[in-house]
Amino acid sequence: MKKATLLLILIVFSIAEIGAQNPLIMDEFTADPSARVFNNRVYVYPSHDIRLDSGRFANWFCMEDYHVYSSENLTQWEDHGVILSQYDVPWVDPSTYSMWAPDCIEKDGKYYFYFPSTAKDKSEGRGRRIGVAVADSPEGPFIPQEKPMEGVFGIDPNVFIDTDGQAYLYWGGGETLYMAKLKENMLELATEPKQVVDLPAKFKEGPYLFERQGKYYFTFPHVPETTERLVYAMGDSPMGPFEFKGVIMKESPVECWTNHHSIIEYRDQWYLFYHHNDLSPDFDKNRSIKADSLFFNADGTIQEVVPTLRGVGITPADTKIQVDRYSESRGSRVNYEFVDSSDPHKGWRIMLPEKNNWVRYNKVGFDDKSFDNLKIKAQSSQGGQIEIRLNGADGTLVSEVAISGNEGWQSLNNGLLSVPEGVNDLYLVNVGDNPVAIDWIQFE
Ligand code: FUB
Repeated sequence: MKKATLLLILIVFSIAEIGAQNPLIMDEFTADPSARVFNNRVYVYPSHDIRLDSGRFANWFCMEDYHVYSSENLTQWEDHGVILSQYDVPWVDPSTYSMWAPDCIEKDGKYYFYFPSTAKDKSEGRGRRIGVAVADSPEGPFIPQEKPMEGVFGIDPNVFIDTDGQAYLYWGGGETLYMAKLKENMLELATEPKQVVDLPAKFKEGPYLFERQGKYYFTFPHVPETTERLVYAMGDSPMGPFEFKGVIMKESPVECWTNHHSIIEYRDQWYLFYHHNDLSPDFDKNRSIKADSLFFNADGTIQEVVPTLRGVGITPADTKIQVDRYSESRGSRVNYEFVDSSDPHKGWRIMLPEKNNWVRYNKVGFDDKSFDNLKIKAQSSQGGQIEIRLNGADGTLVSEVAISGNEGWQSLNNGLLSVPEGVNDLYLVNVGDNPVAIDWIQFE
């Protein structure tokens, strides 16, 4: 087989295997997602959390490079690889692993990637600096400027371009958030940094500004007590004044200290991208990006977003459907746990301990493909019985699966009693008398 063909097969395989539900990316730790729509495709520029075994960053935020991910259906994410590394930025001190939350924006066919880090040269002042790298494509390669932006000290850059073409930079610096206009070249400030005022007291970071129907939403993570929640203010101009409105997402249910977000509209639906530490429950500096739908009230205010396992998008029926990322469950002991606690990147499995327990996994796309087999990875020590139904726990029966009594995982193939079409919610119902565990299902 020719090398190029083999490479193509490998790429296609890895695309299909990357992420799908929440979290979006399973094979790396990702945080601070800046989502953008470029060329009718969603690109996400996250931070890339790693963990060092020793040294001063072993138990702290630690990032040395950035990847970019993109998706057309929001369920299959393609990793375009490393787009910028601290070792390639002339002004960055690579001993600091401080390539924190970035942003990227397009202007006149060029892509401007903004990122914070620590400068080697402190003669212009101490504190974090913000740099820019420029590319001709959203996937890079991004070429960094020789020096950080003049007059900008802080973290978490965010850029907004208004309908008149004026660009604005927002960033964080402890308890204060700042803003300034950018010059045409997108590389320098056009105005002095100004504090964003009239926001709640205490720690704030990660500003993100977007516009909808003539209103400007200034959104940011805020620590009212111990952990961050996502909040917002609204105004009539990108430079405010902004009136504080309330909460977009409450503090993390898993006690992740940080949250950091972005908000986009894609194909007539608004989405919130954010992060929690799902794949690292014991160390909240190794985070994972997630997405959920966001809705507005008639007066333009934002409805609170509750984090889900299922996330967004239609899951293709012929991919591994991770039913442990379910939308709803029935049964007080239905739960999910890591398949292999020594390697969380392998994901979770669902536990249906009792008869009539079920989970609903919404929006599975069957298109008009003709499926005739259901693959399922399941386990049941005493032997179990599962039914797969459509759009209700007593909806159309698609397949009956018998799992023989065995401590190990079994990959089972089952015929279909009816062939689904279009987009359906799947119900997995335990109809036997014994506990059953399921890792994933897939139609063929
Ligand atoms: O990722 C490092 C820092 O944690 C970001 O800069 C903050 O916004 C917080 O998410």
